Amino acid sequence: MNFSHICVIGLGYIGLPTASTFAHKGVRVTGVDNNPHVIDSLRNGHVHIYEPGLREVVEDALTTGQLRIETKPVEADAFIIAVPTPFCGDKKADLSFVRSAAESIVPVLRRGNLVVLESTSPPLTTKQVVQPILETSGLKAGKDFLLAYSPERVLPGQILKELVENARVIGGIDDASALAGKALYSLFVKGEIILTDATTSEMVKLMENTYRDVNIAIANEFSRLAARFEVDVWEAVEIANRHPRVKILSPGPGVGGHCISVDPWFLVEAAPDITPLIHTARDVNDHQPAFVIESLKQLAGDLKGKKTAALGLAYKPDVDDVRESPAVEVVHALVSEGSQVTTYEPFRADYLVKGAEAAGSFEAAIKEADIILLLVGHSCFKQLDPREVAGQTRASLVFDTVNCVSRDAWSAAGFRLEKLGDRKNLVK
Ligand code: SAJ
Repeated sequence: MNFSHICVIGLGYIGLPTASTFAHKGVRVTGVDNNPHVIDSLRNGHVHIYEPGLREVVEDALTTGQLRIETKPVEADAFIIAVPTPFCGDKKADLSFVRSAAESIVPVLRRGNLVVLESTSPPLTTKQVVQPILETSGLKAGKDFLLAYSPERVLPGQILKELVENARVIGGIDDASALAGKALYSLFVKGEIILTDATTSEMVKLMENTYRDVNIAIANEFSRLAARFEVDVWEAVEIANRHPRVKILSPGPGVGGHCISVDPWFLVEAAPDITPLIHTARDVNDHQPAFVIESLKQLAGDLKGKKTAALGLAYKPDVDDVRESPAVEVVHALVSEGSQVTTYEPFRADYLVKGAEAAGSFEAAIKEADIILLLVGHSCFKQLDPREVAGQTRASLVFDTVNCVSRDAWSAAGFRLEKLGDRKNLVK
């Protein structure tokens, strides 16, 4: 199959890197989004999201004209749907963006086209939601056009590299669709391309993220056990991981982001009667911000009126994404406890959490604080010199929930340094 022009619908964390990577390989790409802010930014050459290296490739693709930005799909050889699948308050998948993306393709769908859904979706979405919508065009999937599901599996922070190097799964509604998908992604994917059916590839994606969620849940539960038995969880995990078949992940303030904290619910929703473990793991991880607060209260007593500098709001290190962030949950809980919270998120200095104040700089955040609370292991926090920090704050207690700073160095600088899940080294 020849793909000289493709249309990518949804220009977020996945669609934009995908569109610009195709453009970089010489394919003519139309990038489509319905958000006026996204359209305006890109048309003016600005990239609305932070991802290492992304700005350069997008700017290049826009300047050369290989990537054009539109509000609606246009005729093309292939369409890629990369829109969000958020979940509603009742933990059910909201497929409205997927539906409207599929509907927007209908008027421009032509015989011989390939449509690929990339958005993370509950099992059977490709066949039972997307296919019937596309067939309202009068064309039949498998006969007149090809249809596949190919999940994105890239790690935020390393998207451009992983897009190219990771193995790629492509599930077709039939063999011809899977093969067409392979021809499309072979344009830039260097990793292995594995072909299967559409529903298996939907499941694969959900299983990967659920597996990680369950494994982080057990690490978080270990942090609570360690605190109870006066063990240092970080030391215990490090020792356990010397076993050749054990690889415990890191505990922390919880699991956030738009993937791992959401995707397991798609399986629970699809089959609630047979997913108790997945459901429980979600509950364990969602409860972890409360464990941070309980632990902090044990160290600092009543938090009412205490000034806390909450460092980091992103859902994980070195990204600007605050969606479902456990750090934000911790700040909400601190505010409810009556603490006066000043936040500092280096990647989103203006991001406001209700009831808290956003400091424009690290120095402003810590100056008047009683407590310094490290919520995200951003590189800039790991590199802090505690001796310098000691001269910039009146705080003496530093609570590190992500094991990102050295106990020895911070103690030597005069701080009381405590870590989540460590009551072995508690300063008495
Ligand atoms: N986290 C821990 N402990 C750990 C690892 C992570 O608490 O040991 C927390 C992070 O701080 C964060 C959350 O889990 O809050 C998720 O972070 P992550 O780095 O594990 O994953 P994501 O959400 O950034 O990306 C995941 C990846 N999936 C897997 O590793 C199986 C990525 O490959 C997917 O493409 C992405 O989800 C997605 O888009 O689905």
